[in-house]
Amino acid sequence: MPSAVDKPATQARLRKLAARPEPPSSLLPRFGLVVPPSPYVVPTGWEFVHTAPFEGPSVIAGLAKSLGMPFEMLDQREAPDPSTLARGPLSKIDILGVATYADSFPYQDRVTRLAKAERPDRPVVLGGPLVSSAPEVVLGNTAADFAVLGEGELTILELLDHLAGRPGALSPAAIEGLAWKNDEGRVVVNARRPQMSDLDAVPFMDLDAWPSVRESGRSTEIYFQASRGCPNACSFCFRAMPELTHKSPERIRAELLHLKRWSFEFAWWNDLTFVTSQKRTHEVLDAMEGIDFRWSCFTRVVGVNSELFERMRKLGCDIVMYGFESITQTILDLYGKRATPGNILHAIEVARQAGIKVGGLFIIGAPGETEESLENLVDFCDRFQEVTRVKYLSLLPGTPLYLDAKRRGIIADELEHMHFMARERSVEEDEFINVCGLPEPLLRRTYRAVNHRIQVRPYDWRDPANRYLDEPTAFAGRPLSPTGR
Ligand code: B12
Ligand code: SF4
Repeated sequence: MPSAVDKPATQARLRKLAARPEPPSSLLPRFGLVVPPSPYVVPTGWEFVHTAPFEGPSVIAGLAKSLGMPFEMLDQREAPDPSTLARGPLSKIDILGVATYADSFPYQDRVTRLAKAERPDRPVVLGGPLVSSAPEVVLGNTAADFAVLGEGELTILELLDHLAGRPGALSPAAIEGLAWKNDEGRVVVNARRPQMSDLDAVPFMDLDAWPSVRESGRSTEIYFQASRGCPNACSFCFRAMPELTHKSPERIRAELLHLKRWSFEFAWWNDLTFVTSQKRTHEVLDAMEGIDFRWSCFTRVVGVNSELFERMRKLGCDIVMYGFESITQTILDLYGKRATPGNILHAIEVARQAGIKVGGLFIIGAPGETEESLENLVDFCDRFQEVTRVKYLSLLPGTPLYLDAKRRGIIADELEHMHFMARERSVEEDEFINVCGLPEPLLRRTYRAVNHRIQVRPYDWRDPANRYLDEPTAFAGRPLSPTGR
């Protein structure tokens, strides 16, 4: 079918909407976006990650509002039971969006069924990383009608045109990056949409869309991104947006200044890897000059240096999160990390010298893990104490390790695996899929030993001294979704 609106035209329109939004119109359908709860347990001091405005939904809110659409964020992150929505808040919504994350499939299933039972003709649209990683399983096993895959802006814009009956709108079959159900209820996955070349066209996040922010007028912590994608391709990692694309420094600065209207004090940089080239990273730092806030970021251990880190520290960087994963070369190779234990030690040194805290992230239970590699890990943590998070290996859909587990029959039922992931909370007691074959008690013992280093050194960004806190505390638990099985 010929396209009534070509892709560059959609991107140009997005850019125009960001610069000059349409006036609000009560004649347009009301768009509601559900953000589901998560059982993910976070280290002490990091509790804000469950309450700060998520970036993806904030951008979708900005986009819907720029179209003039009435918008409502249905923030359910502290409300595990979806039936509370069906008794009121959903009734005003004409188009329902549901953000999908790896640990909330049972909730997504329940909420879409409730929404459809209440109003069968109301379109329900999924988006976000989980459905992007497994569209057939997720869309096919919920009551939703559509799924926006990968980067959301252009696809949802074209879909909202279709749902709002805009003249010249594309039909679902012609929208790239969309999965949809045909008349027989079968899931059709259209061709993937290439990532946008122009990230400056993305609307600013609308933090007022979040009821908690609207009420208080503030958002002390924010999530924020200057780039999308990562040039690496590790075997356990899912990248919904694989290509590395960048916002311009001018755009980054304008957006940070815009976000200051909510008086943020701490930014969690969402880039998959903050340090890419030295030149680019310095440009991002230039964009932050004179804007007062503290921040954390993720980065690869490769390519870091003292000059850069000293500047990062001066500009408010308190802690850098490195994806160490393991301290044993064979395991790093198996993951495709393209890094060495030497790179890890160097990266720690660079951060320490600059006065930046190191948040090391580790995975236990890689295929190929040995007693020795686990001992190495515990020794390393004893020596360096630089560790923020440890997890059992999680098999995320869309990753090489997931595909391998499917091939080997370790994951026999993909739908059951969706429910399993909703029980992974990143705690020692988690169930896990043992792909390395080592005795389970050994893996749990290692987890406990590593986790102990974190619990005795809690870190809270709000302490201006940027130091570990004195009081060890157990992490606060979070409930599993009552719909989990
Ligand atoms: C910040 C972050 C967190 C934060 C905030 C999470 C959040 N939901 O925003 C915290 C610490 C809470 C977190 C926790 C977890 N995370 Co996390 N996290 C990230 C990170 C680094 C950034 C997310 C982000 O804001 N990106 C920027 C925005 C703009 O992108 P986005 O959210 O994808 O949104 C875009 C599209 O997806 C789409 N979209 C999003 N929502 C919707 C909704 C609708 C209706 C539509 C139409 C479109 C749409 O449009 C947006 C604009 O293009 C990503 C990696 C990455 N860079 O994306 C991992 C990532 C999302 N996390 C991941 C995982 C696995 C987890 C955990 C399960 C923990 C764990 N065991 O590792 C939990 C799950 C908790 C949860 N409910 O999210 C995986 C997801 C894998 C998967 N297949 O789902 C990722 C991709 C990391 C990875 N490579 O492994 N995470
Ligand atoms: S784990 Fe880190 S380095 Fe590897 S692909 Fe994912 S984001 Fe990139």
